[in-house]
Amino acid sequence: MKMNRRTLAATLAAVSMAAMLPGTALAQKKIVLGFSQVGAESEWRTANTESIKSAAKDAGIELKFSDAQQKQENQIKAIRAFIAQKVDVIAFSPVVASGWDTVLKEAKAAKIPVVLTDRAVDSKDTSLYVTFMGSDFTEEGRKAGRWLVEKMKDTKGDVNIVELQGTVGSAPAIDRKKGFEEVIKADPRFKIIRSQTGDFTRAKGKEVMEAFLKAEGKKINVLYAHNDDMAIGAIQAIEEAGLKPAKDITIISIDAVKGAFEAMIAGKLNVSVECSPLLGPQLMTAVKDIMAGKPVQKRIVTEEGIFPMEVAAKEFPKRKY
Ligand code: GZL
Repeated sequence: MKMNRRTLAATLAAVSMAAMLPGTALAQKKIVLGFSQVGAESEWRTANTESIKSAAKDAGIELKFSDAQQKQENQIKAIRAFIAQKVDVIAFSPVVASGWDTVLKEAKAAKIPVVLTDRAVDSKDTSLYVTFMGSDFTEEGRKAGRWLVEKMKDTKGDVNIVELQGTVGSAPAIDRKKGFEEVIKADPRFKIIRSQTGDFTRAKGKEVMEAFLKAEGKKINVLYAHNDDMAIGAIQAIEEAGLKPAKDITIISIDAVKGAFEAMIAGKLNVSVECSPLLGPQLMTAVKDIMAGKPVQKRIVTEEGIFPMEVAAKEFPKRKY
């Protein structure tokens, strides 16, 4: 039966309308994204989770979300579950940099593309993931170091620094330490006299700072914390020791979350280096591009600034996390 032009056009229109109707056999199948999150250890992480969930909703992507409570074995289990559920794409923020090759090879064998967000993995085989989107943590450490060198340029004598490191083995902890030391090593006055992990949490940051104060007391000139949550915990310890945070001890931290702005406005924190958690929209764009067969950059770096306490009050109303 020969369809005339008018009938053909009407038929095509009807079929494409049917494809838009939800629930019909022709309805566009929703992209399913499996996401394994580090945990809920900090204000930064909470903002990151919120960004991912709201961006998935806005993008019409079905999100299967799992919280690993900062345990690598839980992330590996979640990734295996996503593979078994045959999701379209897997994304995750690796709690630590090592130990991912086996499970990433399983995802590759199942032909499920993987996106790294926030933190990197140290796998030599970069074919195991499509892209890594997140901050340059080494540069964040350099920014912290450069701010301190500038602040101390007119002081005489040693600058004794205590360091609260992030989660042991995590990319931010490794790289923020590396970048900071790269800058301060140019001047022998700068000495890191104590360095220990506070696991990115307020509670641990306070506990370790208490130990630093007990061991070194008034010898401490500077605290360098790898994130604001540990710095905020340390501020409590400094006050309980009868010292003035940001005056008796200069405090530098990273993330620039709301709590950091509140501490700077209260005059208790000197500076916070920005590390944006708002990766949700970029992640959903990458997921859609992957599903559409479009090329995706191997490395997507988030642009970030630095906020000294002097600008905190002016900047705070503009902050999005
Ligand atoms: C950095 C992120 C870090 C934050 C911490 O991108 O991985 O983890 O700096 C968070 O606050 O816990």
